[in-house]
Amino acid sequence: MVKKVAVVMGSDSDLDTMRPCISRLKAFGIPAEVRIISAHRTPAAAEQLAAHAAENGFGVIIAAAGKAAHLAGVLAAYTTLPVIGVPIKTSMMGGLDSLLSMVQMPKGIPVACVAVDGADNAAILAAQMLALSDEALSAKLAQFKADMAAEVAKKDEKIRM
Ligand code: RP5
Repeated sequence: MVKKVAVVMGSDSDLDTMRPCISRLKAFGIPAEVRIISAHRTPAAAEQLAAHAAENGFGVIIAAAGKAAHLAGVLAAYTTLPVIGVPIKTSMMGGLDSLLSMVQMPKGIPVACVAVDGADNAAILAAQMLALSDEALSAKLAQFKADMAAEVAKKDEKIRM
């Protein structure tokens, strides 16, 4: 049985950006629990989720946040599970603020950070982590890559002169 992924976001305003992550996990057959938890507004809930994530059947945590995006780092502080950060695009700095807040973690507490608004890649990376101990999921990922390559080859064939 494949482990669950927690998809945590700092605000409901992040939800539309994170929809591709949720649907990609679903497409791979990975059970996901989606939560709105803020490192600043609901820090106790962040601690509660991360500290008990492993015993509650989660294998990976995906954390999306914008601006002073401390959510991924705070969750990583309370768990030994891998945490994947999704920096959310912002109106002020285009998401560079979120990216640096997430990626510049101090030594000892890593966060695996994808691109700004990289929700889909966060799901694929989570699937790759879970696939290390799940052969069926590993086969699904291989098929996903083969399909993607075939799609590109088809476009190449069409445009080639
Ligand atoms: C962050 O601040 C959230 O993750 C969101 O990206 C951003 C704005 O949040 P709201 O003010 O829309 O709730 O904490």
